Amino acid sequence: MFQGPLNESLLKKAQSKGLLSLKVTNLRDFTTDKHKTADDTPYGGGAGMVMKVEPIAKAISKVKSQKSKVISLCPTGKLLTQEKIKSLAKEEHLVLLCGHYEGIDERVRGLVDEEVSIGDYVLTGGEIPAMVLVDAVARHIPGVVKEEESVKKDSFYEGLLDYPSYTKPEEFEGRKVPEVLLSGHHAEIDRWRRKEALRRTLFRRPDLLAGAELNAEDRKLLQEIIAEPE
Ligand code: 58G
Repeated sequence: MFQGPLNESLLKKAQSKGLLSLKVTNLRDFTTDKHKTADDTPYGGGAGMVMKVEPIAKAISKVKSQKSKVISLCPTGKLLTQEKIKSLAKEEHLVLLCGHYEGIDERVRGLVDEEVSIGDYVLTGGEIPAMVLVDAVARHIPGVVKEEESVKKDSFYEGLLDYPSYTKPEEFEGRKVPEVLLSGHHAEIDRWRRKEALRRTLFRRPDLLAGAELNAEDRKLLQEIIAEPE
């Protein structure tokens, strides 16, 4: 599952430049029976299979060191935020545990440092969440994204949604690029972008405004937006 997403484009380049290194470990290699059983039926009965603790313990012991942070991807974890991603980018070594089936033996929790969820939905395994985490974290490693400014200015960076972007042509099916962006007035362009970022956030993600760092100018822009007709 990992070979495609981790070895294409930006992540591929980052690895060949030595900016990060990604290794995949198969839990089945740490099983002892001939069928390589990594799961079993739940004690107390019930539907579904549960991942066994021993193969996970052995695999974690093999790959982790003093400087590792062990993270399990599961729907019961703490929500992965941009803040969390930035702090994970500063870690030396991450070990990402991807569960499968209906869950993992509760005693695995004692082997992990943190539990992380990418959102309030259940997937068939933790692999895709692990790849989401790797991709998001990699962007914050210096040198991975060519234009580091773009990482800084991204949506969420200052707690707001991104402003709208336009490129050529100037008019598409009667829809014109906002005049101000063609004006060359940098101060006005900055003001317009900030206002549109605030507008989007206000209408699409009002929950984010509470946590955003808003200055006096931002408050003025928000007042203008609210006062606009329609
Ligand atoms: C408890 C329950 C522990 C992550 C289920 C482990 C993983 C969604 C996310 C599991 C995931 C997410 C079962 C399959 C975790 C396993 C895995 N689903 N939202 N599924 O980040």
